[in-house]
Amino acid sequence: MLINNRLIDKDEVSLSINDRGYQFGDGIYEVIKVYEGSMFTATEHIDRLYRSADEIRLVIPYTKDVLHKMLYDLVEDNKLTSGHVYLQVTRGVAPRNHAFPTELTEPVLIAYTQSADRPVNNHRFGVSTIFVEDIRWLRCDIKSLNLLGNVLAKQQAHEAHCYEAIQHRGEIVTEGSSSNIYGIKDGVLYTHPTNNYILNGITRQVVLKCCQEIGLPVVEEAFTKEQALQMDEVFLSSTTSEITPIIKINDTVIHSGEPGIYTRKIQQAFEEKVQQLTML
Ligand code: PSZ
Repeated sequence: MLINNRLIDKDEVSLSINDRGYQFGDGIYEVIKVYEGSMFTATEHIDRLYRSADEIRLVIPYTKDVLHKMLYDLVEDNKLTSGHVYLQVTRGVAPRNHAFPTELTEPVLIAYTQSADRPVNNHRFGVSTIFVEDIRWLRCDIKSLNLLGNVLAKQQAHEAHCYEAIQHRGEIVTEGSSSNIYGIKDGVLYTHPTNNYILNGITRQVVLKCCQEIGLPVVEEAFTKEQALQMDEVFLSSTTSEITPIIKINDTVIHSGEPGIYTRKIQQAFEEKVQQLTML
C-alpha cells in the first residue's frame, strides 16, 4: 500500500493513535474504480479530493499529477485488474486537541487497492431501499472521513434487508447513504442539484453525460419522498455500484419491480465508457 509517497507492504504499516483521522475523522477520502487494470475517471476523483482538502483547509503536499502517478504505480504494484483504490488524507499526527495542529504537522496519506467483482446481479435485477431521515451535517459536498450519519443510515437499510437508504431532509430526497439518487418521470430525469446537501458524485457526472448522449432531458431539481414513490423509474449511482436500478422503496414497488427502459439505456451508455477505457 501507499503511505505518503512510499509503496510499502501492508504488514509493515504502522499508524499512530494520535492521527487526527482516527481521533476526529479529520480528513478526506476517495474511492476510484479500476476496470481491467485502468482507473476510471481518476482525474475527476483527484480534483474532488483536492477540493475537499481545500474546503477543510488541508494542504495535500503533492501536485495532482504526482498523486495520480503514485496511484497508478499502486495499481500496477498490486496487479489489480477489477476493483478499486481507496485513498484518504488526514490532517496528520499531533497530541489530541480540536484546533488545528502546528503548520509543521504533515498530512498523512494512505492508499490501498481492493479487488472486487462488478455487482452485475444488482445491475440486472435492481435493489430494494428504505427512506431514512438525513441527519448529517450541512457540508455533505465534502467527502469527509466523518461518516457516522451515513453509517447509521446504511445500517438501518441493512437491518431492513435493503441495499441502500434513501436519505431525506424533511420531505426532500437528498441522496443515498453512499450513492446519488435519480427518478425518471414522463421521459425526464430528476436528481438533486449539486449543493451542500449532497456529494457531487463522479458517477453522477458520468450519468448526466450519458443522459445527454441518449437524449434524456435532465432537471437538476430536488424531488419529494412522495414524488419518488410516483416515479416511473428510480436508480442510484456510485463508483462501485455504478448504475443500480431501484425496484422498491419501503413497501412501494417501482416499475412493477423491474429496471426501466431509460435506466437500461443509461447503463448501456455507461458500459460504453467503461469499454472505451479498457480499450486504451
Ligand atoms: O464502495 C462503496 O460502497 C462506495 S465507493 C463510493 C461510494 C460508495 N459512495 C460515494 C458517494 C457517497 O458516499 C455519497 C454520500 N453520495 C454519493 C456518492 C457517489 O459518489 P461517486 O459517484 O463519486 O462514487
